[in-house]
Amino acid sequence: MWVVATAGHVDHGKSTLVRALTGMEPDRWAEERRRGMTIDLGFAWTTLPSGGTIAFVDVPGHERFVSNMLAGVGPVPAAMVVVAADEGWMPQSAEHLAALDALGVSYGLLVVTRADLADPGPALAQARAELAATSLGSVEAVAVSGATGAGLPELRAALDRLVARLPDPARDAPVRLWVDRSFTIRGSGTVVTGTLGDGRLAVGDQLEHADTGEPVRVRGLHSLGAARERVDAVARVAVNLRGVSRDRIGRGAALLSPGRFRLTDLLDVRLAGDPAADLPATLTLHVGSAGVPARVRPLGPDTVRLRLARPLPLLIGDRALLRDPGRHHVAGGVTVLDVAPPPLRRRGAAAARATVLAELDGRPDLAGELRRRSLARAGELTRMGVPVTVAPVAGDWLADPEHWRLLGVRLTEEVARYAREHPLEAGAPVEVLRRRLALPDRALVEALLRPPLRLRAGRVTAAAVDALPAPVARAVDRVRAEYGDRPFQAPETHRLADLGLGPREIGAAVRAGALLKLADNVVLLPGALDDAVRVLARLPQPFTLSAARQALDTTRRVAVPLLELLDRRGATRRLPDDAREVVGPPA
Ligand SMILES: Nc1nc2c(ncn2[C@@H]2O[C@H](COP(=O)(O)OP(=O)(O)O)[C@@H](O)[C@H]2O)c(=O)[nH]1
Ligand SMILES: [Mg+2]
Repeated sequence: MWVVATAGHVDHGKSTLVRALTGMEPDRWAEERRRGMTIDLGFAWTTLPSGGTIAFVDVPGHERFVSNMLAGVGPVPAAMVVVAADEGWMPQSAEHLAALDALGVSYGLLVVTRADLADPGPALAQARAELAATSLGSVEAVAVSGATGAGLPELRAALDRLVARLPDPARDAPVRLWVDRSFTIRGSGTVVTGTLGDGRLAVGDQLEHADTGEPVRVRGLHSLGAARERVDAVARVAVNLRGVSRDRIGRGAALLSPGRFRLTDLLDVRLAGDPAADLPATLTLHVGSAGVPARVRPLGPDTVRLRLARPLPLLIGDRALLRDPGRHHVAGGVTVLDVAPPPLRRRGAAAARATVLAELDGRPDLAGELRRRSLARAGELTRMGVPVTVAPVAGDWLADPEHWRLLGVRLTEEVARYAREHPLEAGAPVEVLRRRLALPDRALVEALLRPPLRLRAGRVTAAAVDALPAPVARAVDRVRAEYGDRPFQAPETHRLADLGLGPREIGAAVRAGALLKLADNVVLLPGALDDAVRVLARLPQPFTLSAARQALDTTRRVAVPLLELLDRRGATRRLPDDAREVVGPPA
């Protein structure tokens, strides 16, 4: 199915044309029929000569109902611009065309109707020139009469050629269904309708109500007047919803694939064309079927920040339009550049932001987003409309490569600094490093570790040997060779002296994480704490000092300070009777 919206001045024959093409009545309301005027959106469909189905969203042409018109064309990427032969180009011909242009609609047809009343030539020539200057460009044009039926076969053939050119929808894309109508059906409850531009819907699907985030269940689906189990884009759909009452979901609301969109009330956009220097401070932003008041803050020559009266599920690259409802004119089309822009607090921040925005064009740019954000979650970027094509550095975190490299350098510095500040500790706790580097997740600290940095029991140490003066490194190597298989035997003081490990050397080795100091002249190899906890955990709990000493196969000289250190690290707990129990790994 293809969906095409009408556009054009009031009384130019749009609804008559839709009626003639489809045999259906697009003006649904009694009031519309009584007044002979479209007020709200109308929907009708027919089969084209090719066999394909085309659905029309028929819009009102009267200037009072432009916001209804925008709700209809917002989600529809193709338009049939209708101009009456006997009246020619009129104000809402221009306003509707400006709206299509602002939204970037590039597929369309020009239909000059009421051709039985006047020579269609002049209207056609003028309309064609007007369209040529917009996103529609040069389009096929057909002269018809809704009254006599002349030209309708040619129009049907032209519509076939138009829909054949329309891009295929992304059927695997998440659903963002902008609601254009909602009503209640006795016995079924709330029904909403909309144009499904991408994705697919099935009975039983769970969706999210964009305004409230609440889950809603698809209870039934209709398309083209018939019940369906499943509807693929592009389609007009009526969705019967479970879990939401009609008064809480009206035009301008959206139904979303859960978790796939980001609601935002703050966005940076580029204005199309030559924006007026004196934009009003408040305009209405029309996107999808929504029209939301927006505070406008100019940033660059053609970029502004919008603060919306209510958040919308927007993506980078979305097209929208700003309109001054009081003055009946389209202030301009906008392209969404950023849906999660940084706050502008410091002096000069707005100017700096304008410089950044000058480089953006609304095409999702993963490398650029990472450069600007340094770190971002993959899910967060996809929700902004940026496809993620690089591997995360940790969890679902993505990093700008240069930023990541610098973080690695800073991590090494912070580990060294911590070691200087806390010479008795076996490395810097991961949580401390996370805070010092202002990282949002400990997993990032761990992912940054490169030799000689390494993680032991929640602490980061710089692996010894490289960082140490050669004689000290050699001495540590000897200790490792001699005591590596006896992790709880500490070299005797005279042995340390023989190896050249005096207090200064031991301090350096401890700072480098090559030795673990329990007390003056009592050192073990790093890792002894973890190993000790593993051994002690196998003892019947609680255990005595002597049981620990035996299990660790060591002396009181080592066991006493070792257990005290484990107590301080929260790995063991000393009970009132001096027995201990293992609580967890050392911090
Ligand atoms: N003679 C003639 N009248 C038409 C034609 N198309 C529409 N009309 C009449 O023009 C008036 C407005 O038509 P309508 O379809 O409601 O215009 P819309 O406001 O653009 O939807 C109605 O009275 C129609 O009967 C046409 O091709 N020929
Ligand atoms: Mg009408």
